[in-house]
Amino acid sequence: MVALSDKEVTKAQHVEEVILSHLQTHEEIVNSGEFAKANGLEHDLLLSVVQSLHGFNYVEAQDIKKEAWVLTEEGNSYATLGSPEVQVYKAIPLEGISREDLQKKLDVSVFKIGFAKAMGNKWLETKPLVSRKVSNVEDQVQQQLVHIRNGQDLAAADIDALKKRKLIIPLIWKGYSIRKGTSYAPKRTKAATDLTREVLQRGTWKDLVFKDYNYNALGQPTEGGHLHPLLKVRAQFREIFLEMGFEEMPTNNFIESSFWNFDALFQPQQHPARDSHDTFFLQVPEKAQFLPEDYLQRVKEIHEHGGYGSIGYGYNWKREDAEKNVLRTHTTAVSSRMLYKLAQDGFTPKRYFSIDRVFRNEAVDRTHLAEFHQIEGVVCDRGLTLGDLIGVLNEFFSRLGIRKLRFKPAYNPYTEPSMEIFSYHDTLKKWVEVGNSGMFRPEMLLPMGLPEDVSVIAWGLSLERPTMILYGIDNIRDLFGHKVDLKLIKSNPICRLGMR
Ligand code: FB9
Repeated sequence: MVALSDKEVTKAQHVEEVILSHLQTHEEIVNSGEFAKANGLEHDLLLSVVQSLHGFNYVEAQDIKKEAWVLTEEGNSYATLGSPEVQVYKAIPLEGISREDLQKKLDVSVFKIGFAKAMGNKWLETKPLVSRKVSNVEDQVQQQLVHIRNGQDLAAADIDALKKRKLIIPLIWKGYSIRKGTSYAPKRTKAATDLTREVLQRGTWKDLVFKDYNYNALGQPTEGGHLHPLLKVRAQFREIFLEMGFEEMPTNNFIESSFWNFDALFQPQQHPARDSHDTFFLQVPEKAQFLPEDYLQRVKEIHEHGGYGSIGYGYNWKREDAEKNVLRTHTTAVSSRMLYKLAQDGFTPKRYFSIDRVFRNEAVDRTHLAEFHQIEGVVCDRGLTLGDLIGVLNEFFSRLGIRKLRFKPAYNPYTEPSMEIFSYHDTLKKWVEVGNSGMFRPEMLLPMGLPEDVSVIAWGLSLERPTMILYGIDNIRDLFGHKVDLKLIKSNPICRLGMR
């Protein structure tokens, strides 16, 4: 509701008084348009005043609509200057004129339209010169346009013809017929909207007119913070892990050394994922400052010559590659740090989880961005088997409402055996890949100093995929990134994991 300037307020009050005093002596104002004209009032202002008086039942207002025709700019010029065909006709001297000379006498569009129309009306000869075929013509079009301009009616056929020539356009005229309302008064008394201490003390409330309560009025929109759907689903995953006795790993470092992101995970230095096509390498700070020397030597050894029954990769391992800083490509880099720390602190069985951003230099498409949130679960204990992994996966996914799981052998450099996890999605009517998993290789765990009989099972999935499915979002760019429409953040349905 735009605030009216003081001048407008006084004008509105004047219009109000004219209406209310008129109704004091008249049953009805039949047509607000004519009433405005008769009283020299602006009809638009009168309409908004009537709406407000209607709101307080001072008046009863009935809509009246009338369709009127108005001239377009072109129509207006013809009403003034004559129709183009008549302008052309009049420009032709009795002795005739060449087309070129005639064209020079008139405005381009008038000549183009007028000449065609005049020819159509068989008013002209064109050979040898352009000359008049009829002795005189009557400018019906101009007359019709003037009629319209003066608000007079025309035959429907003429209206149609002018409409086709885009010389007139319809204008819906809206007005009111106005009668006294249930709380009519010759003068408006400002309705009180508040029962203040003053009017109570002075007892003046008795003669006040109170504005009706508008019980449907929406309260002030409470602008508050809004959780991004991803964070809502993150919270639910976090809840599930905590309920399953897992503790959260610290993931507050997007920058990681290649050592913890790759080498500690027994991922060879020539592995394709380690080149800039897949990984974001940092220029500043390019190199990691600190790496645990003794452990690093054991990692070098396992990569180059193996050990603990493994033959290793048999290539010469370069320290400088391990020192290169990257944007972590998976939160498994955090798991490797935590497992090394667990070995340093003295092993005890542990359940860890992490949910945070990872970065991959991948082509962006409907389901992939250069960054996503990885969810990872890790269980370390003595004598864990693949069966334990399948068991914990069934438990974990059942809490997501995902019951039917299937496992497909897969390969990761840091787990053996590895399995892709699939679940049958009833609504999508297909098997959906819901994650990846495996048992961390001894070549990863033993150099850390973890006891021989300790095995570590782990699995990972993304946060974006379940969130897209839960919120029915088809393109990841609508969920995450600079193209997200804030409306999605401000108003999105409650989607609970596990609700099927
Ligand atoms: O999230 C994925 N799919 C998924 C998960 C849940 C879900 O829930 C629905 C509500 C019902 C639906 C879908 N995926 C993993 C599978 C695919 O989307 C895959 O195409 C894309 N993957 C990402 C990586 O893309 C390059 C998802 C991401 C992923 C993949 C693997 C891991 C983590 C994330 C891992 C791991 C891992 C393995 C072993 C040990 C430790 C970690």
